[in-house]
Amino acid sequence: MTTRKALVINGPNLNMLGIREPAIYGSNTYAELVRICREAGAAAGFAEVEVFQSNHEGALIDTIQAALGRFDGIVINPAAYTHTSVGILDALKAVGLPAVEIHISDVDARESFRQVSYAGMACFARVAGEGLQGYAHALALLAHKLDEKSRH
Ligand code: CA2
Repeated sequence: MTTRKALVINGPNLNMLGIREPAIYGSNTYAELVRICREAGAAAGFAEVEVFQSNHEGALIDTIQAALGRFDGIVINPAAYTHTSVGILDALKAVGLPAVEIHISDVDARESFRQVSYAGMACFARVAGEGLQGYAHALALLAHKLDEKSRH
């Protein structure tokens, strides 16, 4: 019986999913994203998956810090802060939890400014361009990493 807990963190504007820009981000809503994370997390063996969203960099950093000792790993879509925030990178490094970077769109095929990722420098894997199902993939990668860690 697993007691593993995963924290999924989403950055600015992701609460607008399904409301605008369906050509890039699809037509599913943020509530659907939360449902996918809960279901995929349970399927990957997590006892609990908490899903958090904020439009504020400091709130994202506070949430990463508060994960230490409460969660076994993090799946993070820092959204626009991916490309700007050394603060989020530093917070991920500070807690040292295994983390997966996730993007709904294929950031590498978009504007050049989206091809820099600070947060990604503290993540062991990246999922991009798989739509909302990418969150399921990211949670499976995190579970696999935690399995590996528990074997060593
Ligand atoms: O592809 C991703 O997941 C991104 O992290 C999404 C960010 C963007 O800044 C990154 O470069 C790539 C933007 C999230 C905005 O989400 C919206 C959703 C619906 C309507 C408008 C924005």
